[in-house]
Amino acid sequence: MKLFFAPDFSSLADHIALQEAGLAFEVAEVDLESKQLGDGDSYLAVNPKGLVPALQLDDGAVLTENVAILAWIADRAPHLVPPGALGRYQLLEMLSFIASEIHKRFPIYFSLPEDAQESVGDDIVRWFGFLGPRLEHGHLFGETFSAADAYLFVMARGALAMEFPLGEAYRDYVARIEGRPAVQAALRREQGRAQ
Ligand SMILES: N[C@@H](CCC(=O)N[C@@H](CS)C(=O)NCC(=O)O)C(=O)O
Repeated sequence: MKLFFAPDFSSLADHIALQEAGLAFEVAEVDLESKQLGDGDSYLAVNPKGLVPALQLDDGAVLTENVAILAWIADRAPHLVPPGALGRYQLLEMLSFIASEIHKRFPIYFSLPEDAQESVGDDIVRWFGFLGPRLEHGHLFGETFSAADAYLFVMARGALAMEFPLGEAYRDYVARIEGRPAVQAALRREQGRAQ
């Protein structure tokens, strides 16, 4: 299978989840400006939405949307699903929340003139804050890393780099998740420093 990504964008969450799952995969970098792949082909032929991520499966089928791709990966790696009878649905609940209440607000925030960004920025910080107490035991679902942590990590890492005031608990969370070997492997591979 092949993950279509752009370095440090939300596709990093799927990249991390694939590494954590121990699945074999290739990566293909997308130039988000031109929508071209490294070999000159158009990415729009893979994903007509022109957005990353996309995951092309071995039979050629293509999955898009972080929620769907992360859930697909977690279905193949049960250790990435929160424990319990409702674990799979709690994972979907969390992925949907991150996608709609946090992730989606970033492009809206950056599409606005600076003097109109404040209320969207406040909402971003508020929803990160809503999840903050859950990180007390290290991860969104307690002591074990789940596919939702891959997504929240990428969102929080980006928000901190943009100087959103997420607070100490998020700085610790991002540093802790960034230290995971699978995360380091994904970051190196996105920078072209490993295969
Ligand atoms: N709903 C989509 C959103 C994906 C998305 O916004 N991707 C951004 C990078 S984080 C992108 O490809 N932006 C390029 C563009 O807007 O042209 C998902 O969750 O997969």
